[in-house]
Amino acid sequence: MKTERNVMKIEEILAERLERFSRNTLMSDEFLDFVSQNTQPMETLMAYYRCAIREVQTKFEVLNEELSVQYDRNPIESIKSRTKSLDSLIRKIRRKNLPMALDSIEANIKDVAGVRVICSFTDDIYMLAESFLRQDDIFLIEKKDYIKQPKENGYRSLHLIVEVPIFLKDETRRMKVEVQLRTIAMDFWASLEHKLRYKKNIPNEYTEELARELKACAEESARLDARMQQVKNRLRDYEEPEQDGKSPFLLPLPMFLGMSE
Ligand code: 0O2
Repeated sequence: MKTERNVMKIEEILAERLERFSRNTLMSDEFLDFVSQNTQPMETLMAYYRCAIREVQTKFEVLNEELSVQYDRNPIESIKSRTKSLDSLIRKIRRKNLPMALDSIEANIKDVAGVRVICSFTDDIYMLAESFLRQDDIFLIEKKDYIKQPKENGYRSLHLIVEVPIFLKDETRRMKVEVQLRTIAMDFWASLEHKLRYKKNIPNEYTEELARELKACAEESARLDARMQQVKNRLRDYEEPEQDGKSPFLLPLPMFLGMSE
């Protein structure tokens, strides 16, 4: 009993030291110098990332609009976007042992700009990814399919790292954006897991149990996704036939409005 308490005490001391160490490292002279010398260029770079996010987000909105007219349903439930927080960015620079420099960030950190596309069905994820990647101003850099090969903890999503051009006053720049495509169930799971990961006061003895429980939840929600997909596939058999497979966007207006054959 006493030994157990001593072990817990040591673990608490170590956790506190680790926290202090990482806080000190993040606020190191190197980092403070970097911030003071690069405030303006950093703001400019982040503005470029925000522009790239808009380009990508618009592309998915257009696809959703087109498909909603074509199939009378929206494949996309919602789109969220973010630029990486400074804190998370610096942690990643440290983890990857990269130099604290803007060109290094741009070249090596691929998820400074992130767009998350939430769908109801798994098939829609692959259909949207395919249409998006076919666009001739989208350049695929990397693809990670955590749906076909989930992470050990149960995390599922399709990740695409792409480059998209942004058109500035005097130049065109290709910016990297990470697109994460997931179902509502995958997103629900990932948000919960993300929240728990940053909770520091969970007693050690529960951590493993929680990880096991989360993994079981991930498997159950993957089964639910598969069943919902099957129901949707069966409903498709009763859908109205399409107009020769043509997008209504391409039909002449009277035909589009159902006024002529
Ligand atoms: P935040 O807060 O979203 O910025 P790489 O970039 O390839 O060198 P990395 O970062 O491991 O290596 O790439 P990966 O696996 O594609 O993960 C990038 C992002 O995916 C993460 O960003 C999360 O948003 C999400 N992600 C990946 N794995 C998990 C996971 O196990 N659980 C949850 N909830 N999300 C995950 P950040 O930087 O972790 O966070």
